[in-house]
Amino acid sequence: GMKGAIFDLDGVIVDTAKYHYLAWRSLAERLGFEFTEAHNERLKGVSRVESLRILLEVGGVEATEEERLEMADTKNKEYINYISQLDPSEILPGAKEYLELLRSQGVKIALGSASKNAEFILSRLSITDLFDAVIDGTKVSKAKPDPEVFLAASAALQLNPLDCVVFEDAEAGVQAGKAAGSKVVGIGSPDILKEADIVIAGLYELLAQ
Ligand code: G16
Ligand code: MG
Repeated sequence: GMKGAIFDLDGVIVDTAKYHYLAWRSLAERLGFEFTEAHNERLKGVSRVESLRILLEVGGVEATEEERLEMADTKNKEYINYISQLDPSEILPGAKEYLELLRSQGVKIALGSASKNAEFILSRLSITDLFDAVIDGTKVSKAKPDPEVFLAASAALQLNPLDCVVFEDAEAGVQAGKAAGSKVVGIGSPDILKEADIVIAGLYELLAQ
């Protein structure tokens, strides 16, 4: 059975993708090109520096390392402005209830996110206390689909990854969970999350009726 549950943040617990999009779009605007929601799909689950690389590729913009650092920093400041307004009403349907259900069953819970803002987001949502461990972009260096984040999360729970279930909305995240050796519940479309063991529309589907 499942001894540990490891949750991705953006797209699983909260829809922060829309705020990432607004901040990336204003950077693209300043650089003089359009960055669409379809382009934004490519940034889901991807680290900040890799997101910037993709965005500059979309716009055909060349930038020095120094310019890139400045762009990523400006984007992050705008993103933080948005997420400073987050409140518990933005937790995705069923997410908090499902975490509480797992806790009541003695399942250990970790966060496994690429975001460097994860701790801040959890605190804005008032759900920090529901996690036994938080592994995020400040603690790992290899981006999904590398399994590092999920291996570190199961280690932090003192569990074998084979006894953990990963909950992920991004293709690279599903691949990372499988590479760690865990079972993976995909959240989203079965057409995109082909490698997941099962795919659901949201955590609300896992609540007892
Ligand atoms: C999230 C988002 C990505 C974002 C990444 C890094 O990942 O899905 O779009 O680029 O975090 O975020 P930050 O700029 O806050 O460090 P996840 O792993 O929670 O889905
Ligand atoms: Mg995600």
